Amino acid sequence: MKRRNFVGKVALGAMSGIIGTEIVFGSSMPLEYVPLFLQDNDPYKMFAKDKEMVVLNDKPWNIEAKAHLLDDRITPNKSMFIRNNGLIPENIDAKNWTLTIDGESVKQKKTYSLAELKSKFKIYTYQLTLECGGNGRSEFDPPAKGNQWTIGAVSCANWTGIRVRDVLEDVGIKEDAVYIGYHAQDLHLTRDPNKEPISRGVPMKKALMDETILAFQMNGKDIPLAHGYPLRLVAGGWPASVSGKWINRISIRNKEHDGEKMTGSSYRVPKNPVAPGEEVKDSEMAIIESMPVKSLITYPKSGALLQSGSTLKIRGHAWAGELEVTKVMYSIDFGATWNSCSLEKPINRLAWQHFSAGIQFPKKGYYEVWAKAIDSNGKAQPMLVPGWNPKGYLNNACHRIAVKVV
Ligand SMILES: Nc1nc2c(c(=O)[nH]1)N[C@H]1C(S)=C(S)[C@@H](COP(=O)(O)O)O[C@H]1N2
Ligand SMILES: [Mo]
Repeated sequence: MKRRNFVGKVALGAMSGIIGTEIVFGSSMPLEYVPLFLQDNDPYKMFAKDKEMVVLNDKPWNIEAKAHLLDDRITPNKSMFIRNNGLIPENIDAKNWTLTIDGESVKQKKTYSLAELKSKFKIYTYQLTLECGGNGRSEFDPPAKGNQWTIGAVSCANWTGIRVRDVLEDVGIKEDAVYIGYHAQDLHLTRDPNKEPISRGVPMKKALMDETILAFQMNGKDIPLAHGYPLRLVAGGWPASVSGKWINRISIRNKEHDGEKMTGSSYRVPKNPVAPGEEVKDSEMAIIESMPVKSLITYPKSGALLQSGSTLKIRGHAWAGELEVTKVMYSIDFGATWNSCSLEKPINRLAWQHFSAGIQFPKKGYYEVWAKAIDSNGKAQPMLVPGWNPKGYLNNACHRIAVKVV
């Protein structure tokens, strides 16, 4: 059997990374041998996820949280959803990782090493809400193709990195720049190196915002491999698909970026409302930008039992894309009447906000607690599934939990 050469050693490093500890005697392991731990293919072990996370797909890996798993104020790795369009890159070599800035509207193309990026630019930390554009898709009728996310494709972690603006300005932006587009190291499902699984971007205005960063840490540690190690774009408040993982190139474009999943009907919704099931021409669709207002009751878990006469303390988070949430209300009578929750300010722009309330119930029996958030433009979450769209994006219907008073 072939022994490990240099390339083999790199792969060994990647395997250790996934396992989360060194493979002692790994150098004696035959080349192309797959350790049992990885053969198990247990995503909970591989990605260090909570046992209650729900695997929607394994090729590519797509995993979502349940509401009660998102109770932390800052989402830990174990309950952060994973959304991949392709295969997680293997053999990541952070020491030799580079980021190239190019495109029609770059003054002069430039490549930085990861170490250079970390030392040359000022470092910022923000809590940023990342929600998949398809979160809530499972509720649309007629159903939309794609991962059937329920409510768990959202997170708000602490991201540390450098401002995209600082890097682009260091390189030089031409006056005709309108968009940036990212390119990343993940592999297309076909393993065809000429195809990209996804290459999205944002208009310059969003790219140049303070909170749009190139992150190298999540919650104070190296970003977990599945979430974009060693470098990812984080553009909170927009569909999380624009927050490219494993980024190695950013193109400054003189037109709307036309990378994979930017065109056609991807991450687009009809410009005007359509009837459920109606066919919509691509020319009638618009790119999703800021995500709509939404909230999640993260405590208690749906199905809670409450002793009659006691007060139920509920809590959760609310977010509104680029906007702030100004109010969260709850209802225990299927939306007939509403009461205010107490609501905290966001720790920084684009971070989710925490709400809580103490609820008393009039008598024993079955109840549902509904939560509804309202954004700074006065827009509220709909109580039921909002406007149908062909790809099943932007379902921001009110979240609800069941409670029995006994
Ligand atoms: N390179 C790359 N970046 C990517 C993706 C991907 O498949 N490849 N998926 C995008 C999508 S659709 C979402 S919702 C978020 C999910 O981020 P997470 O897996 O860290 O939660 O990553 C985005 N960035
Ligand atoms: Mo997504």
